[in-house]
Amino acid sequence: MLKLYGFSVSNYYNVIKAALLEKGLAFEEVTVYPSSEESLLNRSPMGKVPCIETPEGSFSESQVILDYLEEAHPDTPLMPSSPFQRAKAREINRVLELYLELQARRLYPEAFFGGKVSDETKAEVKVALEKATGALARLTTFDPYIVGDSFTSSDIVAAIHLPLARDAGRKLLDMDLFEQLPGVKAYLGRIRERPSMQRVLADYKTGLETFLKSKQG
Ligand SMILES: N[C@@H](CCC(=O)N[C@@H](CS)C(=O)NCC(=O)O)C(=O)O
Repeated sequence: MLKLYGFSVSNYYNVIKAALLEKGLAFEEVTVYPSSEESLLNRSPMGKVPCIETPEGSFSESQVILDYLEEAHPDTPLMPSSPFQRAKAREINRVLELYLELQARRLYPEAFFGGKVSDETKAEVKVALEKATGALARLTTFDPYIVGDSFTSSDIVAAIHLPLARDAGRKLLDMDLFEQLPGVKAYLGRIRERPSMQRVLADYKTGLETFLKSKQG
């Protein structure tokens, strides 16, 4: 059976968990936090989560895991069927991760975990988020899905990363990313109603309490 390593507050972990649920694959969740422990580095050499254990071995990086799941378990596809639409899905995923989430992540210590982020960082992130949101607005109208006419793993990536990035921007930058993205609110409502997302969001809620306690204690 597949084993998914990570914790339910991690957005990248939750992308994979939702994909596994959407694909109807059996998997076991193993709670692990990012670290430099040998046992984690053996599975995830950068010490990040998520990572996954398959019958042939373990590996990390959420996009790589999504590709593996798609190739190893092509039933219930989570990628568009045409090569062009698949390229568009990957392009959107890159923008969501590299240019939007990785920038918004620089705000998370203060936005969510009681830490402090410098004014310089905030100013840099604001510029970067404006650019990434503008790119997204050119790539999709969110109608009805983020790419093509069926649900894909890009919808999972968007439905998990976008609300976090928006929250961080609203809290620290006095900026609402969604103002540049017409249709995104209704779209996220639809995607987050899916049973896979409902389960991930419920586990996130309970996991957050435990995680915050562990940070304090
Ligand atoms: N590129 C990685 C990013 C994963 C990631 O940043 N995970 C966070 C938890 S949400 C983490 O492990 N952070 C610890 C670290 O960056 O050292 C992926 O797509 O899986």
